[in-house]
Amino acid sequence: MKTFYNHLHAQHQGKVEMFRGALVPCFEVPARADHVLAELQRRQLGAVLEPQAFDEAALTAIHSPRYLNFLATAWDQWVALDAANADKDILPSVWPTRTFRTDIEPDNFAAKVGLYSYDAGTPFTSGTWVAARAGANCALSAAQVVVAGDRAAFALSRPPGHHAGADFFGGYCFLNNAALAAQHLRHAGMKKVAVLDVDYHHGNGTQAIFFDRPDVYFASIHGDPRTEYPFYLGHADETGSGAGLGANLNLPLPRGTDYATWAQALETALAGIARFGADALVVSLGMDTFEGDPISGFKLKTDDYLRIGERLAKAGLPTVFIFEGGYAVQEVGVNAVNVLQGFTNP
Ligand code: OKP
Ligand code: ZN
Repeated sequence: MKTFYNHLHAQHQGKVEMFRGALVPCFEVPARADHVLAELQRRQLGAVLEPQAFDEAALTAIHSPRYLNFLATAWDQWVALDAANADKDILPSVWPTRTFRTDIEPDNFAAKVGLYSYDAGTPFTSGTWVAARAGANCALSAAQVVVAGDRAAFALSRPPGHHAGADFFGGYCFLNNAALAAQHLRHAGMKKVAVLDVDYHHGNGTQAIFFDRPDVYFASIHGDPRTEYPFYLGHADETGSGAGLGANLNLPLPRGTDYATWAQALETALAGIARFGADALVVSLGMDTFEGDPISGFKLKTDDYLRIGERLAKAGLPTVFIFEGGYAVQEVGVNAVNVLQGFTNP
């Protein structure tokens, strides 16, 4: 299985995120991807390649031009406010919730940041745009080789993507890599594409992007949003809207869920995907279901990830894996590569 990796991911290195009234060190760190890369190379699971560069049109297929323009210019706007800002990350502090207007982009920079974000845990740094674009190119390149006939491919990208919507960032995510890959598969002629999100956190961005579409099925297994981030989406009664009704499946599980219960949810998700009749699969591969994850609550063990990979292979679909969360930094490489190994070599 080919892996698409770009060292520019390390340019996205947030300093702090807001947690319980304090700024704490970021959990989403460059070392996460370094560990996955090292483990891939150690096990010789396939070539590690530089992604192709895709143009603006691949991004505007998912994200709004207004949002992309903001991401591309945010850092320069920030430093133009005050040269001393160059040493600080951008963190949002104000948001247009409910009755506020979102059709007018304010001139005030803090107000713009809030317009395009939804939490105070996602710092935007000097290298965020460069890294996010490189990550999107990895996802698109992985989709491209699957279009060209590879059974599967892996996008080893940072920052993650599944919380990013058409026009907002949050949850450590800026560009929705899984959605970009799914849309690329559709564009290249795959009639029906399924996105399976196995990150601990509900992929609210991916769900929102495809919620009204009948051609992209979204299935997610995640911590119950009543207690788990992102809190405001991911309930079982969200089944799609309009032409997309029936093409969204949420399987929330309580904190403390172990592999036996999680694997039943995986069966349910794969049954939904089979009934949908997908021609290709995109997996949002978050590794924060691991028992040692510092910000999550499931109890999966390192060997369980081999079983997950085996089971995904049995679904029999061309598959694009997209790296998402997983914050047990020392273990994330072994766990992620276990999925890929289980998939290729059961
Ligand atoms: C991103 B992905 C921890 C707060 C958690 C956001 C979690 C984002 C997870 N102090 N805040 O889905 O792995
Ligand atoms: Zn997560």
